[in-house]
Amino acid sequence: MRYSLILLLSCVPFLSLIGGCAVEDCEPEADTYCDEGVSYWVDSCGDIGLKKEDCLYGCLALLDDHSDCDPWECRTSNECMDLYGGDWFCDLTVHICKKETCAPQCTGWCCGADGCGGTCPDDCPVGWDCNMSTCQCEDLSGCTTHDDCGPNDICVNAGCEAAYGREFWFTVETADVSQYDQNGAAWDVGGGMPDPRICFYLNQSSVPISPTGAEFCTSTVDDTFTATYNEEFRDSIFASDAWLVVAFDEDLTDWEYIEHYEFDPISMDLLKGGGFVFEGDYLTQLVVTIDPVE
Ligand SMILES: [Ca+2]
Ligand SMILES: [Ca+2]
Repeated sequence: MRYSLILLLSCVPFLSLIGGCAVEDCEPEADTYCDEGVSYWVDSCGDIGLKKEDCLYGCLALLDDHSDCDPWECRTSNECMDLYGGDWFCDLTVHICKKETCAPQCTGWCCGADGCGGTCPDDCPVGWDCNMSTCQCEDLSGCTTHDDCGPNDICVNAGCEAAYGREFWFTVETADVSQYDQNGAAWDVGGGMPDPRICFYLNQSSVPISPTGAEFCTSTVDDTFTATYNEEFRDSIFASDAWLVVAFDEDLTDWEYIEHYEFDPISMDLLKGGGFVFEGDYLTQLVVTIDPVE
């Protein structure tokens, strides 16, 4: 009897260790566990039990606070700051915490500050270079002729530029004058030869009768049908300007009209062609080159 009693007394704690007593100590449904979109009950002893529910939006098992069928890591940026630090925010499109990243402001720029403490990358196309003073991509590599550029551009120093609005050199090379004037008579009294001068005007309402008001005039070459000048001037050419070129015969007291030619405006064809050769009835030939000022 003594032994059996001892056995019985010692058996109670022993049984409790291996049987019902241990089960009763674990509190069921103490926690949840999430795995592949399903949450399970977990008892206080850490054992995974029955399925609690299917998580419609999945669940974030990595985050203890939201392991129970909560698809959202965050609802406000404050939650993310608490979790990770001050430079985190809640991306409300996916409800996930993300680290603040500065968006570089580099659209249209190939150098210079990007607004985020860095510099904008040189992402100019192949064959283009980044102009470090303007931070604009420029086709510095390419053109050798004006035709290499776009319809409104010309080639200057191997780069394409807008033609209108910039300066050009006008060079008057030669002018040829007919033997007789509009009346079939000699240009000067006594059968004298003309003394031609070429003048350039801007935006005239009528053909000028003298060099007054001209942008530029050549010198006068005395007594010749074939004047050679090789005289140049520089001026800006705009698409909105009309140019008038007038040839005069310089007489003793006034200017005798020979012939004129109008450009309204000086065309892109002419600029790309580098000038013009005018051939008229009395100004039988006028050769003018027009080249961009570099
Ligand atoms: Ca005359
Ligand atoms: Ca003369």
